[in-house]
Amino acid sequence: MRILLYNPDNGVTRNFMPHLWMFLLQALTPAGHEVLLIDGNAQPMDEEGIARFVIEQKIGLVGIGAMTRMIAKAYRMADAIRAAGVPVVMGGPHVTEMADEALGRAGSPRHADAVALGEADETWPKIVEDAARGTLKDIYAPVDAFGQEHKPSLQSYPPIPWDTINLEQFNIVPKLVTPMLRKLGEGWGTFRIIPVESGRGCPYGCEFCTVTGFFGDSIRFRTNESVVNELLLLKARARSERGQIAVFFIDDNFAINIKRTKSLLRDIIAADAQVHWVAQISANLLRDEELVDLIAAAGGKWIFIGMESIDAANLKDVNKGFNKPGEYAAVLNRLAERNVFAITSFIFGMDNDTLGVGERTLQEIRTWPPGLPIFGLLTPLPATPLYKRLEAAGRLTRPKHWQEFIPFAMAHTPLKMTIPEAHAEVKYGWAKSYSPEAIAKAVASIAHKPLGYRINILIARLCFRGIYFPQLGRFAWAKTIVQNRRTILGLVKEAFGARRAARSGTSFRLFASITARPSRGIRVKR
Ligand code: B12
Ligand code: SF4
Repeated sequence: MRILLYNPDNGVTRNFMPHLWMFLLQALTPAGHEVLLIDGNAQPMDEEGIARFVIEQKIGLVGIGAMTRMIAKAYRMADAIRAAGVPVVMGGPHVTEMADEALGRAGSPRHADAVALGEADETWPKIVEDAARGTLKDIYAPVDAFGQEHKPSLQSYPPIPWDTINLEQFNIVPKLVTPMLRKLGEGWGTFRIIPVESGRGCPYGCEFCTVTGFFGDSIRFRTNESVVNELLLLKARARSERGQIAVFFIDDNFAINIKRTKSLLRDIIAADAQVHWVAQISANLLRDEELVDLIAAAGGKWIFIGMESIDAANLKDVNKGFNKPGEYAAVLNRLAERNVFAITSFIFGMDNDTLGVGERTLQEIRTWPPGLPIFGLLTPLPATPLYKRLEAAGRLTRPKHWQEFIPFAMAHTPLKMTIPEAHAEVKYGWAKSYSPEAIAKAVASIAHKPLGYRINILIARLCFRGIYFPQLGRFAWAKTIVQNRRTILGLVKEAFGARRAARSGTSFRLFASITARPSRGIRVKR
């Protein structure tokens, strides 16, 4: 049977990274079936296009995965596929919580023939076999022989064949400049960000988060060996293509068990498996100096930190009191000293937020090393404790907000400001952080660091701008480049100057910090 795995586009950004679930389920598919992957962010498709595709390609089963924000599109695509006579199975965090909605049991039309609840690592092979026999059931739940919920152990994680998978749709380098960039340094002909998981689960239970409910509060890890082997495979592929690969460790809290994270990082270093990587780690865990040393030595470049708010009362309200705003600056400085920077995520529209929260937050951010601040709104995702609290209090203004998804729009009334005021605070945060002046300042603030770090900050800021300000087409990109021409030209000039100096004997490598091995100067215990 030919199977198509499809992830709908998010309607905001182009894909900078493939979705891991597709590659994982592909690797777990029983022998004898062929699996095709389409990520809507990389290969945009409409209902008509996908219906035509499944007929032309003789697809026998389509699997669709989606977060809440893409579910309306996922349902539309599923409807078109089913109308073309091909069965659809849906999985992922939204339908796990809203299975009745997907199966048409909630008074609305049916969108899926079957729903996979929760983690599907162990149910997927069964779904495929049932579909091949034409005996798909409505619901596949991860339960043991006694009907008890069973979370897959990650000890026997399947090797994902990154060396042979076609990753063409995920190359971020524009085709036009590929031949030129291939010749640069260690080669930039391709640049891909690849998702890798080293563990699942987070016990912290922040009120707005799906993770503790979905993956559970028991944490499971892959073996160090299997993670290291995956990195080595990716590294070899990048080298053979004269391209670059960076890894996004998608674990919700990569250092949730510090002892184990340190042991993984030591094994990565020992195996020379360093690639540049990003990981999500909560601020409280970054107090550990040795951990931060190891992060830098093992290739860590960007750490995503869910700071959420600079107001301790807000943090307490959402059960995230373990975040201490007073230590944010120290944490970020500790990282920056090792040339690791942070993506700092904030949520506005929390219950203790008042007018001016955007500016108050920016005042703090301006005292920190440059990073990538991002701003969102408190969003009641289905089945989270937040959703239940707001529903019970009658505060949901759009209880089924996913059915008419609007980016950056609240679905409940905040306590101390209006919905439009909260929206304006988010806009203010983005506009002030990603203006050409702010980008120039961020780059200038690390003028003492090698050129590569400044190029890194510049490119990252230009890309992150697109999360809020539409930057999908060539015209939008050209406009952004023109607006930031001074900063761009300044760095280009410096790069050419340095290149000339290198030719005349001074040792220097363009993109040193991006293409070269991660920091070697830090001493770490093995
Ligand atoms: C990586 C990631 C991202 C990436 C993008 C996705 C990508 N390209 O990988 C980035 C960083 C961009 C991102 C952004 C956002 N994310 Co995000 N993200 C994640 C994260 C950390 C990992 C996803 C992952 O790969 N997991 C590992 C895989 C193996 O798990 P999985 O996807 O759940 O798949 C398993 C099952 O669900 C199931 N399954 C999934 N799909 C399918 C399909 C079929 C057919 C079947 C059978 C089974 C199946 O089988 C898989 C194996 O068991 C998750 C949290 C988490 N740990 O999952 C949050 C998460 C998915 N994100 C979330 C959210 C809310 C967001 C944002 C909206 C945040 C924001 N406020 O801006 C944005 C929106 C992004 C956008 N514009 O589209 C929520 C989604 C909740 C929900 N109900 O939708 C999660 C769960 C985190 C949370 N805090 O609650 N995200
Ligand atoms: S620490 Fe992160 S992953 Fe864990 S519950 Fe809180 S928001 Fe979710």
